[in-house]
Amino acid sequence: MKTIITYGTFDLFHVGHINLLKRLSELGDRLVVGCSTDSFNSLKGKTTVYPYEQRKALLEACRYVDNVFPEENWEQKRADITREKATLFVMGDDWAGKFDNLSDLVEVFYIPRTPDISSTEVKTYLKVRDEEKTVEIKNLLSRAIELLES
Ligand code: C2G
Repeated sequence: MKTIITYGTFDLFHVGHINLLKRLSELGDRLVVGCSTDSFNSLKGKTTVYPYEQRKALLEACRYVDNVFPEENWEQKRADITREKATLFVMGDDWAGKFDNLSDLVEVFYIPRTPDISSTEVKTYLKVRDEEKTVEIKNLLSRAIELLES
């Protein structure tokens, strides 16, 4: 039983996450995911739209994922690898090199991220679109007031 382990926040679950999880699932028999808890994300300086329970539920609903456990700190990876009997530790290459210290315990490697999609980009897109909509509504309102006053 070849187990792959990976970690992440997986906020606003998107195709970049799916591509990664699909590729990881093809590397072995079992894929386990450490999902960052809300408190660990504050430690990482990250705010999320979806709380941990929803991000966990989305991962558990993903056909490529066999088990999801909470990632609560930076130090737990060794214990997780041992508990899950993982033989591969894989992350997207935005983390390249950051976890090489685990290579005495498990094979560590990094795979290319999916370009042009990230939770941050989704949040930015929605913010810009909302701002554009607000301007449009303000313009329509001032136009309506002008017409009423004339
Ligand atoms: N990812 C990807 N392509 C994207 C976006 C993300 O391949 N377009 C990958 C990342 O490289 C990472 C995983 O999806 O391997 C999860 O990404 P995040 O949710 O952003 O994870 P992060 O907040 O970086 O947390 O201890 C490790 C941390 O918990 C990782």
